[in-house]
Amino acid sequence: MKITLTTIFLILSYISLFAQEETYVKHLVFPKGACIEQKAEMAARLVPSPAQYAWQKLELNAFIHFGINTFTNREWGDGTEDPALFNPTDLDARQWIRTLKAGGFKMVILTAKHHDGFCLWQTKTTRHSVASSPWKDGKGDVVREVRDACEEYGMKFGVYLSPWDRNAECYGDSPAYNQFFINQLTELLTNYGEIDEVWFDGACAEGPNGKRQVYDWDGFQKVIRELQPNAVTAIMGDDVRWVGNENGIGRETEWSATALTPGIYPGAAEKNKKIGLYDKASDLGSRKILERACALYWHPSEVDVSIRLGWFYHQTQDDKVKSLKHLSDIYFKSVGYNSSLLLNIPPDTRGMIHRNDSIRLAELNAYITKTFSEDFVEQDKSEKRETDEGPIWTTEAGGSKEFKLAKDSRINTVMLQEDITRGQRVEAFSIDVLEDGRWKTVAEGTTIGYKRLVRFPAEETSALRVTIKGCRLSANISRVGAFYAMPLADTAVPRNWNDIDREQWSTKGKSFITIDFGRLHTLRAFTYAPSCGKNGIAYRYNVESSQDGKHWNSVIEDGEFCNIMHNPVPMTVTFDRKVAARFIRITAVSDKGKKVMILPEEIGFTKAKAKDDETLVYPNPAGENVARGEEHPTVKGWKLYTEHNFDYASAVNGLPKGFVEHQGVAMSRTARVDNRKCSEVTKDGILKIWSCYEETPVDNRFGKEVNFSHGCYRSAKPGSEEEWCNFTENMRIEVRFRRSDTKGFNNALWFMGNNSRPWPANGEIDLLENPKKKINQKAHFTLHSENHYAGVMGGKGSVTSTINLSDMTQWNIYWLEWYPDRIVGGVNGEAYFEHKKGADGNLDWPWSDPEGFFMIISTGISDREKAWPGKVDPSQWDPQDLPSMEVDWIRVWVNDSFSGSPAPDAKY
Ligand code: FUL
Repeated sequence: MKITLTTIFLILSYISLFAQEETYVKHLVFPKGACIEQKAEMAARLVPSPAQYAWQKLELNAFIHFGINTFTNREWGDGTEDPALFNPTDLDARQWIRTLKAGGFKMVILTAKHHDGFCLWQTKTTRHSVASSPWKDGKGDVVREVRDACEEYGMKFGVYLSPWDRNAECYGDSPAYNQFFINQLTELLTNYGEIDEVWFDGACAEGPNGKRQVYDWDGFQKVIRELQPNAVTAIMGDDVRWVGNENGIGRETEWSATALTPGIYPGAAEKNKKIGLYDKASDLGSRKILERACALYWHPSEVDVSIRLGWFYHQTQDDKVKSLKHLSDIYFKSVGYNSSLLLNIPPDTRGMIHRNDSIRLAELNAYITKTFSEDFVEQDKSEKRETDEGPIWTTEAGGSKEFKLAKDSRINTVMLQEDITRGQRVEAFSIDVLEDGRWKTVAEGTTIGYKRLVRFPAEETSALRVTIKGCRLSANISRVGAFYAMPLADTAVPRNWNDIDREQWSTKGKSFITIDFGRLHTLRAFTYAPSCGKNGIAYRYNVESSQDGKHWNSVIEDGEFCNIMHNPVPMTVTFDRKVAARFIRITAVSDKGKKVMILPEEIGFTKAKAKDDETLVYPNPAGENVARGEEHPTVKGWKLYTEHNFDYASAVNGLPKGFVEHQGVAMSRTARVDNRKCSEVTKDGILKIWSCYEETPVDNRFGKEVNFSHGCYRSAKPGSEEEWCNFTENMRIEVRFRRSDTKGFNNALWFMGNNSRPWPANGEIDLLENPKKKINQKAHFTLHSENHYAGVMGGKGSVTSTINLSDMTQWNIYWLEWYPDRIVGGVNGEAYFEHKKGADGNLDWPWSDPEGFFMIISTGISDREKAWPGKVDPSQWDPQDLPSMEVDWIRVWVNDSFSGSPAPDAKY
């Protein structure tokens, strides 16, 4: 054997190192020219700092994302949010910590400030904080409440403080912002007792034209070390490393001794690039990496993942809490892969952990506790030793040890632990079980580290053998355990984020997507589920809608999929209004500003849901799912002719298309009709019209001064540019309507003939009005005609028929069926009047007006006690909620005898 000088040097240095039991805490630099053996031996002596070791033993920590995003329903805020939005109704930090304690968590990390810059504590650095919110009159302090609750329940506490701040004015003015950040940090680390982990997020997506902030990482570290010497610093820190994804999946080969220079160190990016390493690389510390490395860091991994799809609470995800199977897999792939698990549980807008999450946490804890409470390895049970008590077994590479198992052991999980206070050393291992007197290998692996959970198909066996096939120096095994983890079925609710069958779509576009659904749909939200293929991931986007493929409305301008690059889960974006569209166009760019073509399979749409008692008429809530020409889902014989959805985007200056202001002296006796002042189409697609009191009387346009204004519409005339629908026989007209209970306020839905003969010569059909001196919960129907302007059914009076309703302030569907020989009307599923041609001697056929009828939606006002419906009393009105009536939609159906013009475009 040829002994070279280098070999002698190596042997000597090996002996001297070993003799001195020398360790390197947290960081070591390889001597220049060191060979791989020498490097591996040094690597074996790299150990965690006491703070890192204490942290590692926690294993299971909870993240709490809570802040302004909770109230805006977003994942990333842009910093322009009004602090007034922050208003949890029942914030109960003790409930959070109690729930997390019961879930087995050891530490809680709270987002004291997320990227939007909104601070959850009483800070002197900015007004963008809880102090400017209505919550507890601006005197609340979430950080304090969480801290106190942690104290009470014996939970460790950490803070997340986002360096990226989209609100701070000084952001981008590097020295000024660094000082601002240090001030924030100082407040948090001084006023809230012991802080165990400080989490600085690495995210920043300012984009090409954004502000560029050069952070003073070194300065931040100094503040932490000085104020909280026992705290570990995570992500943009050097104690705890981001695992590299937000899916909850660690590496099978996970070295805590890594060659990756922590991102906060000067020149980190260049150094890492030089040796081909980056934070998501699958191997950060094997011999192959050591060969290229100049230095090593004890920098263990933390797996951060949310129990829901998003980091913040979104009501729509209440039924999408990860399943027990999914969470237990995450546990095995984090804690069981030499990492710690940081599981996020976002409190809701009440400021409470939602029941669905707490139930799941309790299940997870029960599952983990049950699985690991019965260790089938015999000596472990009798010894009852803690992992810190040193190794139970020290071995060179190649060494094996057998472990006797309890009688009738059925196992599918082995737990291995190294005594990492002596370094992480195992590079390869295998596990055998005894089967019919022979050893059978059931699992093989690479690293162990602080903890490795190895799963394999269940085995009934009496003994287990662990072999350390490769290691650096000698391996120090502190624990070998054998368990049975009950297999779990996945109960996750399948993700359904597309209501419109893709088969019916046609799409086109090379650099952006245009979808044609083939018919009109009313949409509430869309979902983007990046397939992460070569198309890239969309980050900023625009959504436009169209009903004819020619005229486009912007639905979302410059939207942002927030954190999608790191957490590419389906992102559901709710429109701020109902969108009636046949065509949708989406243009998108990546976070680097490159065009991204979204694919049809990556996108889905959620249709607007029919509301509450629509089921009274449509057992399978309906209309919005019915296309023009299709049968009524409940009432046989009618096909959809046209519908008015009061689409916010199509409204002009807030006024609905297809309708015009209805002025008339009768309408204006007490109030001036002023739709611009007293009506709007809301973002929810509802036509709202109301009344208001005028301090200074206004001209009613008919020469009289009046004290009120109100809204009043009629459908536009046939043949006019605004025409939407002309009402004639062989139609069924449905109106979804509600109103406030206000004395003196007569809400009405009615029809009048288009020819302009003086009233009542041209007829009138009142589908709904309130002709009583008191407001009641009755719908009234009246028919007027030239010779029968009294009622048709009840004889001579005005009111012809009424029906008791349970509550007219709730949505009800009022309808009229109009045949050549009769009219029938009703509310919801019930008809309550019918009038036949010729009955009661009424031979006028107002409804047979050859020019058809128009519809009127009016809020009449009465200022006389004796008139209907009593006298208004504006002093009783809530200025924030003036008396109003609302129409959600109008649907018109026709029967086979209908011979009118083809259905008008349902434009609105
Ligand atoms: C990311 C952030 O951008 C997310 O919003 C979240 O806070 C996650 C834990 O870290 O980088």
